[in-house]
Amino acid sequence: MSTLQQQFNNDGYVILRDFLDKDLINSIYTEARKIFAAQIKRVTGKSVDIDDKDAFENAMFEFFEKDFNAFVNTGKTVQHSFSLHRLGVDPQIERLLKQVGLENPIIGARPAMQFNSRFLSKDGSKHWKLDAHQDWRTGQGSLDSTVIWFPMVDAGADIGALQVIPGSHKTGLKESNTSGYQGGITAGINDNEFIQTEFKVGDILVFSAFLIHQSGNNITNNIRWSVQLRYNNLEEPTFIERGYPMAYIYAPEKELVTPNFPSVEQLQTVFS
Ligand SMILES: O=C(O)CCC(=O)C(=O)O
Repeated sequence: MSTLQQQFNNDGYVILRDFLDKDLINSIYTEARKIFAAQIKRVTGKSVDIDDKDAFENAMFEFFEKDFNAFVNTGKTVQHSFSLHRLGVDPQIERLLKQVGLENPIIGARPAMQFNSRFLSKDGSKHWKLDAHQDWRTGQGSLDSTVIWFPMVDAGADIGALQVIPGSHKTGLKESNTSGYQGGITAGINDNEFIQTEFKVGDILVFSAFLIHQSGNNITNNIRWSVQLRYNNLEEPTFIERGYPMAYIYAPEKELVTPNFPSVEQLQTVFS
């Protein structure tokens, strides 16, 4: 067994320094900001320079305040970008998953991106950050289900990089509530057990879906942009036995999102 896999099995995670090409990360980050910029223009009337970090992120906050629904949908749209999906199936990622023990990896859920900032929360709610949780509860895939997490900006404690409890992946699936996106573990957790991780752009965290982790506290005025990639192992016996369960439900809206749209004229214009 490789040292990497030993460390992964033992701690439930590994951090690989300088693993991803910075240009590749930047292409994902740039595509995401361009998508947001288009809606920022529509909602606030401002053309923002995506490379002027503070101005751009202030415009993100204004967009969030002015049209929450569009902000949420734009947040989902960036998760559908070509650059992000290309990375999710990159041979470098596939090799890495095999190295930590997934003989035959398959995507567990579509790639996700998070924009963590207290200025992107409603009514002072804490939903901009995730409480202690295990991703397996929402994915319910193979027992060796694995997550890759990385920030697209340098991320230490101040900007709230992830906090993990080493070895917690072997302590079982914890009771949890359904608050927020991933829920929160309700059984007593000792806060002192969390380790604060730190990253430069290019570093990645690979962790077992059973590892207990939580968002750090972003006390800066900037957004902590990060990506999460989730995988299962098609060869894991209990995953096969349980009929390849798929707990992520993608369902279409039942009603038209934009009532009485489109008109015949609009369609004729598109196809003229
Ligand atoms: O990026 C974060 O703050 C939380 C991400 C996370 O815990 C997850 O996606 O499971």
